[in-house]
Amino acid sequence: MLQVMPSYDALQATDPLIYAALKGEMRRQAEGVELIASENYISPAVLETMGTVFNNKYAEGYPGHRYYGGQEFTDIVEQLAIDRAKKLFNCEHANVQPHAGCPANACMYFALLEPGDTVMGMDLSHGGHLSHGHPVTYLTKIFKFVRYKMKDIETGEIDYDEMRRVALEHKPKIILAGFSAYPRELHYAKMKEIAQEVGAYTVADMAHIAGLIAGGALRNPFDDGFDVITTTTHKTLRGPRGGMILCREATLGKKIDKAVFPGFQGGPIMQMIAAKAVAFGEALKPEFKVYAAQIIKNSKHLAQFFMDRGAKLITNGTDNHLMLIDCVKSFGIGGAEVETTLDRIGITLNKNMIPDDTRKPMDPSGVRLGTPAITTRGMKESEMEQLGTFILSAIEKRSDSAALEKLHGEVKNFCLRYPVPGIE
Ligand code: DSN
Repeated sequence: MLQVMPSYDALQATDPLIYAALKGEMRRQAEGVELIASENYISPAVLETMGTVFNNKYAEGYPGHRYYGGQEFTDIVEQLAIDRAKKLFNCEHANVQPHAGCPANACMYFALLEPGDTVMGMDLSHGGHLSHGHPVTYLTKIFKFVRYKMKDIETGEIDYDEMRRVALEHKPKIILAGFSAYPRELHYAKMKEIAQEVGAYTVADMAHIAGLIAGGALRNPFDDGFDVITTTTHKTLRGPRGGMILCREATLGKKIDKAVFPGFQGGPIMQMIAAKAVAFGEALKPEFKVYAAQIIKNSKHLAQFFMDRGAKLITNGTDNHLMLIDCVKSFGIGGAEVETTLDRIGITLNKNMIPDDTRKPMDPSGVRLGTPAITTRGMKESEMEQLGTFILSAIEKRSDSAALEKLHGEVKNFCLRYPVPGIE
């Protein structure tokens, strides 16, 4: 029987329907493979902290400057989260209150821009994120967005000459690095150079790679003079669901703090802030460096495994935790069919547009997969080969229900050898 810490006896007695769904989700996580590049498994300590009585407390304001009384313990946990975040990313200011990544980006825009100002961000179809100015977001009603793209999707190299040309033409106030589906490193120093030429702030949305930067496996944009970093805390950083904004220099801190509260948010979610502090404490430990390095080793190994067997990867490989497979070129089917086929054998990933995709978002040409979660379960290079074999077999036998059922059993047995933290 699957168990989780702490026990859920009270939940079971009070609400059997939610308890049953929780058990089902625990079983799904334990018996399946999580390859969604933005997901991870938090530690038992982070999980425990999220379910604490810090939930009961309103704490508008910041440590030492709150609008309500009774803050002696909320101040301790928020200050610890701030201090650990600053140490982890080597910067002078941290705001740990954003509820998630999109609010963190919205607060950052409101702190640094006036309505009508321009932001330059990565094109969504080349790996950027909705909150970097996709027309479907309300942000585009307030600010203008211009884009940069890859020059060559075979290598993933960004077109920095075009970026400079567009920057000189549109004079953005922010040049935004960051992505949710780009498998290569950005050249932060080049971006900083262009930003200095046009007088723009440099901001990195490192939601996907925060843990890789914290663990020293990827370059920290602050080392190239970036002004601000926004991030989520629950992806490679392996913390609770939430966001954070960091400033290299304390001078920008006041603007950011005012934009978060009272500018955009009300009461901070204190149990999540406490859990962020616990996660940041874990990320400061030496073993987190080993974890971050292994995520990338696993990702490169899995990418090579697929390419050796004829699959077409966007940019022909990866430098980080994720890869994008062109399913049409690799397997002659779209990403949605690959996603549903793999769901049938307990392997979870997501369909994804590829650069300049001619298909639709709900039936795109590619899939995105990543290694942060499976690395947390202790999987290494040899397990990547086993997973790659499961994936390719399922795609090949996708019309054969009996074969998929057999594979599902094999995936389940394989997974149970690698426990999910917090589930026994
Ligand atoms: N949903 C996240 C991702 O999967 O990349 C980004 O917001």
